Amino acid sequence: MQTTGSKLVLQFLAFFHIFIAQNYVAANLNPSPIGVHRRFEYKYSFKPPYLAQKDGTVPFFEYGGNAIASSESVRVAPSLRSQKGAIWTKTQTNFDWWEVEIVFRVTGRGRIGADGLAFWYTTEKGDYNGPVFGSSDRWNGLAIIFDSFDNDNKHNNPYISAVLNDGTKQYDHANDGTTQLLSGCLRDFRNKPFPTRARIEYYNNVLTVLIHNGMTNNNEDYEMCLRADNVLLPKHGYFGVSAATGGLADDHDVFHFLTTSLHAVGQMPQDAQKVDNQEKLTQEYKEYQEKLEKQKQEYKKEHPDEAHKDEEEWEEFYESENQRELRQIWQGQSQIFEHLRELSRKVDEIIGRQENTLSLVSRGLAVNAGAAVPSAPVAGVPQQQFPAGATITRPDVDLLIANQNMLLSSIREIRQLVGDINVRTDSIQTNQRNAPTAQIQSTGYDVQTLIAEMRDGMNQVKQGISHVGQRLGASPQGAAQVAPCPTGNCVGVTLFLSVTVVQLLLVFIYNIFKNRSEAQAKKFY
Ligand SMILES: [Ca+2]
Ligand SMILES: [Ca+2]
Repeated sequence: MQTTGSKLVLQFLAFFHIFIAQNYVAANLNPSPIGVHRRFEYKYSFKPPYLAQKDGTVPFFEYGGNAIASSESVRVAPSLRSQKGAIWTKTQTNFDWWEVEIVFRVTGRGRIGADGLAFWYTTEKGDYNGPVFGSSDRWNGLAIIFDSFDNDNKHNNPYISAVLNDGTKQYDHANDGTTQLLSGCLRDFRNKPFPTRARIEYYNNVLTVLIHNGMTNNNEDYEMCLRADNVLLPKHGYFGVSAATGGLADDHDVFHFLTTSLHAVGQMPQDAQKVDNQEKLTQEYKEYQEKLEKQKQEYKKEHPDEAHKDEEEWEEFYESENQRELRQIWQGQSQIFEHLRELSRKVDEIIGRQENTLSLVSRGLAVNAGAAVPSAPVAGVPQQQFPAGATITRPDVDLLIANQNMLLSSIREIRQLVGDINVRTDSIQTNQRNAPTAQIQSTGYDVQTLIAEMRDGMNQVKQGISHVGQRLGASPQGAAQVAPCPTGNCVGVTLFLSVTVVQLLLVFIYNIFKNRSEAQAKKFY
């Protein structure tokens, strides 16, 4: 029994705890803290339609830098490089506690955007093109920073942070302010189907930031981003929104800036009177709207063309959500188309170059082939090599011409030589024809027969001598037998031999002389 009782107590405690927790969350997410009077502060608010008047001014606000206000939104910084802009309330707040709801969009074609958007509550209005998301550094008050770009490369952006400053600190851009922030949360607020919303509440020194991620159109889908106690902000301040782009760029559009002052029960100043005033003002506003509409209609009737034109102009200037989406799609597609066209142009260029190279190569080969054949017989001329893609230069042409000229002169010389040889052959032939064939033949014949005769003669002489020698050798026995030579008529051996030699010499000399004279005679033909 004891255990069952304690179980029940535990269960009750658990349920009670859950109930308390739920209530706590509800209280935190509830736009109006329990027991708080809320009042819409139109002098610190803007919203469509007629956000900006026709002259471009936003009632009760001042904007500058690259900010542009239209009837539907304030483009605090457009999606161009290095843009800065801001919008500030004209007057300081005259209430202690407040809640500001900002409905905004940060959109860009890039996967990463820059730099971000900031909400300000400061004692002084900031710059319109300052260093901290478009506003001034060393601010005195609160900044809620929607930081798109990850400067410290810790992969923790887009990040939402609350940074307090007493007018002395310089914002730590390099670390995305992480060294200075009061609190923060990681939320991707870029490129959402619906506008993102932030509800910044400052009540009894408690700062709460709720974020609507823009995934739905439900007004109540807020999530807690941060909550900080004991936050002491300056008593009075200016509200502002600023934004900046860098190398990357997003459109930073604010649609609603709605300020509500929060008052504890019984502290609402001049409640009844205010309510009366509000009713009166609402009535006046309605009357004014009706009057304006009436006047518009009248104007249209009076100037149908101009009115039409005017409407068209405004139509051109603004666009619906669908139109914008279509425009973005169209822009993306035209960019793709542009890239494709660029690619095809480059491909064409490459094909052109290739064809050019091919024709050059083939021409080079042809020139090579033409030059190689005739240059072969001309020694020492190297064949021209044309590498692929090379062009034929002037020196190459000159070299070719020189080669050909050399070739021509060589051929001319050869022809001359051949002609000479022809002439000589002709003259020899004529000479042979004119000369008496017998004589020519006789020359050779004569010498040969003469030599033969001389050889015979010499042989006979030798035989005679040897015969004489034999006889002389046999003389001791046969001297008596040989008839003694008659003294007067006998010739001596020595005399006989020397006469013979002289005779032979004379014949030889005569022959040489005869040959020479014949050869000289031939030259004259
Ligand atoms: Ca940053
Ligand atoms: Ca970061």
